[in-house]
Amino acid sequence: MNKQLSIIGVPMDLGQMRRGVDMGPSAIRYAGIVERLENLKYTIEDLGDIDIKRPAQKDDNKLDNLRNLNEVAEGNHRLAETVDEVVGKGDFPLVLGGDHSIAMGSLAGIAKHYDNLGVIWYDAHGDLNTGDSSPSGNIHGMPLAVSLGIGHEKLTNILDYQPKIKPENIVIIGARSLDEGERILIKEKGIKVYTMHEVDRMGMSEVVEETIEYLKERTDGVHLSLDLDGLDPEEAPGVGTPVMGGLSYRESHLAMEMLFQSKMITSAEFVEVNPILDEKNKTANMAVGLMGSLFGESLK
Ligand code: Z70
Ligand code: MN
Ligand code: MN
Ligand code: MN
Repeated sequence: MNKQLSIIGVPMDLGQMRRGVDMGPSAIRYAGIVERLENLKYTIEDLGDIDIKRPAQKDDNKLDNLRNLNEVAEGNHRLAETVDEVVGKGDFPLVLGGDHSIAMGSLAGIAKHYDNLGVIWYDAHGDLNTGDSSPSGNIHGMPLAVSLGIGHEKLTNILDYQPKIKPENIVIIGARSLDEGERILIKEKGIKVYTMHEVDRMGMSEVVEETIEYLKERTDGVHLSLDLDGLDPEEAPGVGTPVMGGLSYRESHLAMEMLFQSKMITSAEFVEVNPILDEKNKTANMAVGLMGSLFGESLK
């Protein structure tokens, strides 16, 4: 694994309705991410937080069923430029959210450095909506579609190129809440999805093994986008959109350890930690534990 890490916080909460997720980066830093990774002999540069400008009148700001479109697009543009620089100088970008809309900016900055960037989307949701298909108008339910070049121009064209990724280079793990439009897109584009059904039938070990094999053949880098709501809300309660029946801490740990061993992960983001909805920073601690494993902690 690349031993030079750049940490980028993104205090973004405009992609959804629950306030507090903008404090995710603080909660994760407070849970000790820097020390944890320094112990694994990484050199860490904490670049601080991206500036996210709040809209003057949030409630009226929902043109085309895209809540806070301009502010989300601008914040993601700034994130994309920073991530672009980090990857350009050869560092591993570790992005801390913030709601999942920030994946648009991360992927915009990362994908231009690869011909075939792979993406592992670890999430209860598909985040494959557009303004037309979204039941909520929340942009955090759209970043994967946007990265495929599907959605509003202000989002799909961040850093002036699109699409960022190809559908056959995506693997979704942990899905258990997919809207109608998302299911259609998954079928139409042939996106590989391991829902909770497959995780239960095959076991996480087999799911990750297949994922690694699948991506190894077709990608030249892999971004891990991990939404903490992929985990079960009993274990990770500090998220805005909890969905029952999720992935366990143990399964997720195993997944992170296997991904470390695969040596294929070239960038990562951990999103949707909301300390206001959490119990004693449990979810941020869990995120830090998972990052520990992703970056090589082990008992032997
Ligand atoms: C729903 C929507 C979503 C994250 C919830 C929910 C999307 N599909 N994404 N939490 N991270 O509103 O589009
Ligand atoms: Mn640049
Ligand atoms: Mn998500
Ligand atoms: Mn989610």
